[in-house]
Amino acid sequence: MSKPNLTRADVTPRELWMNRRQIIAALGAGSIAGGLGLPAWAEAHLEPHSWEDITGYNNFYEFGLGKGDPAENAPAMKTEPWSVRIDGMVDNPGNYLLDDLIGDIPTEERIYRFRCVEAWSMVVPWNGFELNKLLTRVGVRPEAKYVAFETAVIPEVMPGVRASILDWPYREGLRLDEAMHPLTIMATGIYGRPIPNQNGAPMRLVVPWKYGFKSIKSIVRIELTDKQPLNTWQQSNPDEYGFYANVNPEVDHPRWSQASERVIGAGLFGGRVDTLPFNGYGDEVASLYEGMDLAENF
Ligand SMILES: Nc1nc2c(c(=O)[nH]1)N[C@H]1C(S)=C(S)[C@@H](COP(=O)(O)O)O[C@H]1N2
Ligand SMILES: [Mo]
Repeated sequence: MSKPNLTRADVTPRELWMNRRQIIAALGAGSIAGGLGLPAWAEAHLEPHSWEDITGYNNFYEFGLGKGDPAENAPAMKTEPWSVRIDGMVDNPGNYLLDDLIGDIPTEERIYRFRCVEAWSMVVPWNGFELNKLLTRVGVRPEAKYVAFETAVIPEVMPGVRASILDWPYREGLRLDEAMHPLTIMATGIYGRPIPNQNGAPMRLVVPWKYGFKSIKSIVRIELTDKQPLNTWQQSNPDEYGFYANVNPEVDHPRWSQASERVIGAGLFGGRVDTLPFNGYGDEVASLYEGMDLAENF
C-alpha cells in the first residue's frame, strides 16, 4: 500500500489527480450528492484516497481476514454474467441478469466518507446510483418494511468461505426508509472505473452514515420483507454489533472507543480525527431516527 514519503499526486495517475481537482471544484458549486450539500468539515476531508489505498486495504472476509487478502484473492471471482435474485414483497420478483436489472440506470459520482466499525476511515469516489431507483423499478409492495441483502457464496474462489469464518452468505439489511434515502447507493465503480472485485464487484451497497459492515458487497439477492433482517455481524456477536450500526462517537464498541478514527494513508491525509455523529451526514439522516434511543439501537 501507500509509502510514507509519497504524496497523493505521486501515487495516483495524473488523470485521476486532475479529475479530483475538478471534483473539488464541482463540490464548490454544490453539484455533488444530488444537491444535498455537504457540511463544511466534509469538504475539508473530501480529498479522495488513492486508488491504491481504496483497493488494497479491504474487509471482505469471504476472501480472507487480512486487509490485503481481498486484493490478492478476489480477482479470481467471475463477475460476468452476474445474476441477482429479487424476491419477497415486490411486484416483479425474479432472477435478473445484472445488466437487465440496472443496465440503463444512469450512474453518478458520489464522494463519501467511509467509516469502518474498527475505527478507521477513507474517502471514496464511488460511481453508482440511488438504491431507491432499483427498488422503484422492481416495485416495492406496501407491506414491505425492510430490505435484506445477500452476498455471493463461491467456495472455490473464497478461502474465507471454505474456512467457515462466519455463517455465509454474508447478510445485511436496512429499514425501507433507510434504503430509499437518497444518500444510499449501489456502487458499480470507483474513480470512474468498474468497481474492483475486492471492493464488491459487480454491485455493492454503500450507506455512508453507517459503519462499513452495513455496506454489503457482491450482492446476489435482494429481498423485501416485513421482518427486521438478522445481519451477519449481529448474528455472530450481538453484544458488539447491532442492526442499525449508525456511526456514533458517543456509543463505544465494547472493546474500543468510537470517539475518533484513524484516517487511512500516510502523510498529508493520514492521522486521527474526531468521529462525527452519522459520519457527518446527520443533517440529512438524523430525522430518520427521531425518538429512538440510539444507544439501545446501536
Ligand atoms: N460480503 C461482504 N461484504 C462486506 C464485508 C465482508 O466481509 N463481506 N465487510 C464489510 C466491512 S466490515 C467493511 S469496513 C466494508 C469494506 O469495504 P471496502 O473494502 O470497499 O473498503 O465492506 C463491508 N462489506
Ligand atoms: Mo468494517
